[in-house]
Amino acid sequence: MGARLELNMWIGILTLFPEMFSGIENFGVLGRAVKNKVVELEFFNPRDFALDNYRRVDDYSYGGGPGMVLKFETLEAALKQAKKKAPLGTQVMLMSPQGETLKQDKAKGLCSEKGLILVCGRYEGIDQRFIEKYVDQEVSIGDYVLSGGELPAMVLIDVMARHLPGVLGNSDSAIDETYIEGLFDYPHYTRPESIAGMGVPKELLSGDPIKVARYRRKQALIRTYDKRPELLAKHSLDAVDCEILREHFEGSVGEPI
Ligand code: 21W
Repeated sequence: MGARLELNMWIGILTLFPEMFSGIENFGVLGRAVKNKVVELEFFNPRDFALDNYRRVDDYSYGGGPGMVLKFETLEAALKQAKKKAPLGTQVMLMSPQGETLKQDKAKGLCSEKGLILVCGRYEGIDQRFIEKYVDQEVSIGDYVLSGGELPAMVLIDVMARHLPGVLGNSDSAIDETYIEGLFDYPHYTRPESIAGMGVPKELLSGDPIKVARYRRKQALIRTYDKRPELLAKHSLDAVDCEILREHFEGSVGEPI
């Protein structure tokens, strides 16, 4: 319990829509992690720091054009409040289409931080001077256009949380996932044994753990090779992997591997 308390992570989130995060706060393994304070989420809404009668957080873009821009002052006030609560050395990350694309390794690296502040943009964007003054890193989740940084922040939190001790527990799935890292998953089957004439691979019914492990490894390697060969190229294959692949491709026509 003591060790877990040291390894938990505080995440401050600057957002106009904190309610969106109920989707990750209340459900599944991540919901449990939040409940157990393995992941602590704290929200800072720029709207709460808008002092004028209209509680304005956005304004027109200098130079004209469509779309509003999030104002510097209310973002700064929210950030200052977040920094008061944040652990020492907490980095400020802006969720942004121009950011470095999130990858598994990157998320894994970030989860050793004690704290993070995630800034979620809305409208056309945020005042560039806020980025220059306060933002340490910009993170994107991929090349498609969303309406704001909230979904990307939730994606980042989910990916990171899975690497925190006590989130997945010491279940088999956590251990297996490390082994299979960098490869696609093998196919899964559960009861009943026959569905519409479709059976279960005989290796999985054999009761022989070596056969089961070899079957699953083979499926993971082949699926990765078929769908994303570049992922397999990055992955270091051991002697058994090479043997499994050689066996599979023996006699088949195509590119040598
Ligand atoms: C998307 C705001 C596009 C502004 C050129 C000039 C955060 C995101 C976001 C958003 C624009 C992430 C345009 C993947 C995402 C995010 C909101 C620019 C059009 N082009 N990762 N004007 N995709 N998106 N508007 O959208 O804040 S991380």
